Amino acid sequence: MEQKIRGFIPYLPFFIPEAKNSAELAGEILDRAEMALPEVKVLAGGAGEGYSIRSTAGGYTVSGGDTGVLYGVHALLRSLYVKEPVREGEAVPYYPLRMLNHWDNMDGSVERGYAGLSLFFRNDRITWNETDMHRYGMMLSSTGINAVCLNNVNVHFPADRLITEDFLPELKKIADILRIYGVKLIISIDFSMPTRNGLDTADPLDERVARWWEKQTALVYSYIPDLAGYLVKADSEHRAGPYTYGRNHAEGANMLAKALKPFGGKLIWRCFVYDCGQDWRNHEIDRPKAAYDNYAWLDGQFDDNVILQIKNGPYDFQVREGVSPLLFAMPSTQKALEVQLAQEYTGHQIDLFFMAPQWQDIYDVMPKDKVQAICAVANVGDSVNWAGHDLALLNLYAFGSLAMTGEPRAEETAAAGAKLMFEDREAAETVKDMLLRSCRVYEDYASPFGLGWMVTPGLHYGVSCEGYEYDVWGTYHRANFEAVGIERGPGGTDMTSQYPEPLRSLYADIDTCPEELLLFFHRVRYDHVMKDGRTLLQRIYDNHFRGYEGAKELQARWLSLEGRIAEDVFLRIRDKFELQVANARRWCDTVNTYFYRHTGIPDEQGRKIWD
Ligand code: GCV
Repeated sequence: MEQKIRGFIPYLPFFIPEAKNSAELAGEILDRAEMALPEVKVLAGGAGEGYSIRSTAGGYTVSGGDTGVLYGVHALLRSLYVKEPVREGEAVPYYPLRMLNHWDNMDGSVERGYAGLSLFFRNDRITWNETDMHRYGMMLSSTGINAVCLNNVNVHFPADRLITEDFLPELKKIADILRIYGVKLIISIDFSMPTRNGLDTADPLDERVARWWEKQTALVYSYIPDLAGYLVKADSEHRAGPYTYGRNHAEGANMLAKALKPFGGKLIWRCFVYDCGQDWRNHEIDRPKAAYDNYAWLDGQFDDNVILQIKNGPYDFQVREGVSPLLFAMPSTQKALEVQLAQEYTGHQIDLFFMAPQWQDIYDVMPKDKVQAICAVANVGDSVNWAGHDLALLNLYAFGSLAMTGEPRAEETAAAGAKLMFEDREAAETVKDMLLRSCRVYEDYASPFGLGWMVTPGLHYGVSCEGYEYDVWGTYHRANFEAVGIERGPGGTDMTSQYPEPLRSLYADIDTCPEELLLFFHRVRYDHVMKDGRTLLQRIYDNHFRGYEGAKELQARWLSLEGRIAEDVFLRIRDKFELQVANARRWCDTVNTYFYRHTGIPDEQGRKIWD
């Protein structure tokens, strides 16, 4: 098997540590680091995740809790490696729960995975490479992630049996490894599981069901005493849930939370609940309203170990959406923000898309204290560069930084990540700029003004203007000859009323709605005059041409790095850019000709569609 890249921990070789816990590991890392080091003293004690770094006469002291010193040592080594001033002082992770969700299936495939096969499963068994598992734990700890769910939220057989004796002995081995890195396991469970184990129902209010989960959960904790908890996708995309039994989601979640409570476990309950079979004739249903409608009224009814996990966008991880209004609601309920590192709608780890600027947009609207935990859908697999695209690995790094600080810090993480991956300073500077531009470039050619969904149905890579208009999983923009988009203001579905003021009024009025979200919130005529005097239609044309030019510029910048960076990395990314530029061209031509043919209004600049 090919040796994977070191990624954002260039200072450490791959190794299986002798250390038995995080504090010992912090010391071992210092011994094994492949760089000249001053004297570094580690003072560990207690279970905490906070740390402090102080300079001493001959070097540095890193002190803190057992996991804290591990984070501290990584932070110190990062600074020393890139030869930048060490940030002294105390640091405490902002979110206590910093999760990754893998969507890995036990056959080895990964739902929405663009980085090879699963790191944990193959042929319906738990299967892993020991060195890679340690390295993965090291990556997680270096960026501060402290909980990871290995199996898909769509729990397919036999993953529903991960909580049984069939798999727990093997799962325990992974838990034992990741614990050294300060990482706890989470397990995705299937709500209907009792019905395949002797019961005729999974009704959460049926005592027999509650007893079944209690017993099963006690078994799980006998193997993995520090399991962080269960993750549940219920009543979503054809999965069973409380609604199947006429119960609400607080009743369903609390039943499971009670089974976890004696062991200190959390019940992480996803709010991605909507009607995935919306009839195209039905204009009443509005998918982005669904999460709020399903949950907001239940505030205060969830047990204290329940965390509601809410996608950043109320649709589904589109390039640009309004921030989910549910994130602002439910003040008496614990909430986790869910973002997606796996580039399902953002280029499949073929097209470059650095996410921190997107998170910045979210956090500019949704202050960090609105949520108590954070989660990302993982983007890694068994590919040589972990993430399918060497630079996509920096999304994992940036997510860890967001989870630790509560701030997206786009510039800082792009710069730091690029320096860690590329020793050559000029190359690192170029990569930093490329990262920061990349998501705007992608947005220009793939998603005009928050419209979204013009992707190939099912696959979600590449353009299809009307794919989801005619798909059974319909998600509609209802473009015709004079206008496009769904009206979500008071004159339409009134989704904007789910937001608190001042956002409610801001979004409801077409004149105050931020332009980048115009087609998310409004149905707009093509001749609508935008702030700069151009029409909506002309802006759609212009953005798409600009996106295509942007993709070519990114490619040119990458090609300019030949000879400055390792050849294999250069070639891998060069190949990706060839695909990205072709993809951008196709998006540009397809979307522009689509709107041209609907309107009959040509591009003012007479540019050629279909090169
Ligand atoms: C894991 C979208 C994706 C699905 C995913 C689902 C979810 O619908 O296309 O692949 O399923 O979101 O987040 O549960």
